[in-house]
Amino acid sequence: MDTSNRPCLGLALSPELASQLDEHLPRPRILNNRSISAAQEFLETASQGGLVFVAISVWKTLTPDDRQRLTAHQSWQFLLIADQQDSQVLECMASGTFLTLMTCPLDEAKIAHALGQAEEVSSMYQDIFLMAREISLERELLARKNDQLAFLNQLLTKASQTLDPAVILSNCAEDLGLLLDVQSVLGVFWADTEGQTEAELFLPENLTQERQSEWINHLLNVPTRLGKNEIRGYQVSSLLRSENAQDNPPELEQIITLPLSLGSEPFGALIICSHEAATLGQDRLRVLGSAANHLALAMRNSLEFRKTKARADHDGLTRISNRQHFDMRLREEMKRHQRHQDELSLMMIDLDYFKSINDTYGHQAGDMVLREVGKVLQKTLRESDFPARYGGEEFVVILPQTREDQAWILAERLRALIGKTLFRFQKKRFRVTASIGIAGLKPGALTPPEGLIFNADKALYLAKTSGRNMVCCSAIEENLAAH
Ligand code: GH3
Ligand code: MG
Ligand code: MG
Repeated sequence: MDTSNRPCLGLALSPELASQLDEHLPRPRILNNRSISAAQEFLETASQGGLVFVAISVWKTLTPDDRQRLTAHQSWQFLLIADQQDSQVLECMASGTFLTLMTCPLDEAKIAHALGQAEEVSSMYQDIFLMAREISLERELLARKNDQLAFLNQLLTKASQTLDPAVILSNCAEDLGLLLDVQSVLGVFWADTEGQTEAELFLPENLTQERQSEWINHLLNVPTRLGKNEIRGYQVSSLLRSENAQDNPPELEQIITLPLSLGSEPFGALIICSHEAATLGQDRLRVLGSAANHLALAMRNSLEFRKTKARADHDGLTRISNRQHFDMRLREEMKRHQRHQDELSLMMIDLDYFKSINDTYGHQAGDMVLREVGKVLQKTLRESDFPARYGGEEFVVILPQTREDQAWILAERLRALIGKTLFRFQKKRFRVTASIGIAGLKPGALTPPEGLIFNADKALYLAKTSGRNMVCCSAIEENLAAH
């Protein structure tokens, strides 16, 4: 650093000493000799600092307060001139106020030496200042890195605590809030099934109809923009509302699209709605990238888990629930029935003379019939009803909050639908009929699940023995028996 233009101040030096000093000061420096009070004023206003030449004869006349006021300015360096023999010189030098001591008479060499020393010290201070600033920047950076690590850790921990995709996405909206001002996080995930790409869209619940269709359009375009084929079908899932969620719905204008992939192929994307979307720096974008890697793993696990679970719960041939899933669901529904004191009915369907279908048209034709009957059940029943394949050519349906007489009407409809379906297999056409048994539970009934199944089975047996292609109810049967 060039220090040659720093001011040189004389502290009330005698005219003789001042001229001696000025004469030997290397140019462009000139001595600016001032009275004590004028010097004090100058020190206060000139913040860039400089050199102050002080004679011992003057210094010893100053009060400790004056001395302290003068030397309070850190950017100024004080040099002592021993213009008289005085024991206080040593004392002054020991106090650490002065950078160096110059003896009289002053000459060029002494002055040059003192200036050199001053320059060295000031450049040393400059270095220390720069180093300190660097250290404090490093510390700030480390603190920020620490925050980022804590954020990623929290995100990963929470994401691995659940296997429900909607919960992962809702938690992630909360955790991303630590990094940026997040309004909400939406998601789109896609997978290929039977050669077609199907998507699942995660949307908040608080959208108007119009907004929802805007978002659906937007989300369906995301896979295409990421190089995927057109989406053929999609389903919408609702995101859970987190406690500190903002009420205003997300806006399409300010979003960050974060693709999620394991390997090179993206399988989904998070859409982060944030007012800061356009102003994110490299630093936060990098952290978002790491977050995406963590979330990709958690989301993929949860989507795979759901798929595996669905496979385990469903029958491979008809794609409706299997016996195991039915058993579990029946227990749940019966508990709910007892808690809410409502009605519940069970329907048992058995195809008539099915063995002869296999014998006449082949096993594959039989399989096709079972698949079609499964579809008829799915199409005809309400969302709350639960159809399952009980085994072989037998199906069951749990009908919550349904009286036996209501179940009978539904069963008649199903029987008629199955009976009028024309099955086609390898140019052959045929029809199949079904027999149905129904059993119901009245509010407060304490029948166990096995009892309900037994009753439905009994009603089914009655339908079979009474000529097939008919519906029988266990309660009606009981009434008949009582008369
Ligand atoms: P019923 O009217 O008394 O019910 O006569 P049914 O022939 O339907 O009854 P049965 O119990 O004698 O025969 C059931 C047949 O269902 C026997 C079996 O080969 C056939 N079956 C069971 N599971 C499957 C399957 O997964 N695929 C095919 N194609 N047939 C099946
Ligand atoms: Mg059978
Ligand atoms: Mg049968």
